[in-house]
Amino acid sequence: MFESVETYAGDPILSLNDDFQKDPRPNKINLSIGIYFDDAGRIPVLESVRRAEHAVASRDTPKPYLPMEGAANMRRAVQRLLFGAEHPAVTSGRIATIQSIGSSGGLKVGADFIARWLPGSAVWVSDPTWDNHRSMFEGAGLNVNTYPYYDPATGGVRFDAMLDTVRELPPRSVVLLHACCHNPTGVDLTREQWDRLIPLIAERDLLPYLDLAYQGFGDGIEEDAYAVRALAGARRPDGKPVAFFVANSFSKSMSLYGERCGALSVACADAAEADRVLGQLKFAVRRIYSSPPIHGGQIVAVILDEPELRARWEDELGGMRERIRAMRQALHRVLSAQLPGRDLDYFLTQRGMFSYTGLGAAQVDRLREEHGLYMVRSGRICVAGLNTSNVEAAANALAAVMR
Ligand code: PLP
Ligand code: TYF
Repeated sequence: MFESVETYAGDPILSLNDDFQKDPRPNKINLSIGIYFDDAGRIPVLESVRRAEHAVASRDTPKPYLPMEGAANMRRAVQRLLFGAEHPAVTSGRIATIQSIGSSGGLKVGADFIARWLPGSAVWVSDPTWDNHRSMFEGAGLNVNTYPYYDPATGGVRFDAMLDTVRELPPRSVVLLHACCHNPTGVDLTREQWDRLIPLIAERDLLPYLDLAYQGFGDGIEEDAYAVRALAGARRPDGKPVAFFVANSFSKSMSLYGERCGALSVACADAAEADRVLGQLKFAVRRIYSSPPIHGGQIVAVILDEPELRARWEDELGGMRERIRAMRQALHRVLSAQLPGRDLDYFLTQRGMFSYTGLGAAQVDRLREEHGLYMVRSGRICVAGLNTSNVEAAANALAAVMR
């Protein structure tokens, strides 16, 4: 029956993480997978999450199927988090939001929706992007192309080239954009750049698809929602609101990876359109997994809705953000001392969990083999894998192959 089934090569990042686990060397360092580790090298359980879980468990309620779109309180809380509680886009009812199985689930439901309702549209992703973007959209039957993004020469964005490409896209093309903390490069658009890109998107009748997987890891919860808010305020030449997608994740921001908490929101022209879009998102969900699980969504809803837990969460997220920043500075300090004259400021200016080191695959292999330092072969490191006990060793190892 299955003679012709081919071997799965595995996901490069997940396989690397597995290899790390198997490595017997005591001083190994894992900068491969995009997970936030605390200073003790553990995945934290946030106090806000612990308390929300107790609150949810003590409800002692039955566990019916959720509706296809997920729990109403979670969906409402997500809209307020992303757009702002009083945003007219929210209060007017023109946002369709579903609770999803991680933001990956949201990305996939959105991809299926696009394949069904905008069948001629191709998807444009940044060069480079998170590998799974291409897989997910191609898996939904869509064509995936790239727009210029990262500039290895400057460590910044090739913004003019990006705009030139975007300007030439056929109407209704889907433009996938990292709302903050770009994976894998850590290089984000500035507010000024968003403010130049968005009018072009509106004018060219393009469909932006925001991926917001790291809200709060850049500058803050509100600050990192800048692109969402700017798009929600944008208007097309005919005066209608710009339509867009945003898939958001709580995996990192609440350290809830395996609970698979996320959402997909679609900003529509008006409430009637949002109703129809929500209906079709529900149909897409029905055909894949029917309805999402209860538990994680309720943790999220309780944290976002309960002021004391909300404040605690914001504090804890701020702590994660600051710790990453401190590790960036420590890494930069040691590397600068070891490699005088080298411009290493990109470690400080890149934001979020990742940095693009500019290292090639051969250097990455040497780091793993000779120093027990694991990172993705593209040269991406997860800065959140650094801590006060390993940062010096990691910096020394990096310097050894960068010389
Ligand atoms: N998008 C980006 C850019 C990511 O880096 C990730 C996870 O690493 C995801 C989406 C998916 O996250 P999740 O499905 O856990 O919400
Ligand atoms: O490190 C990264 O970029 C991600 C991490 O279900 C990840 O690939 C791992 C598992 C998963 C989603 C994202």
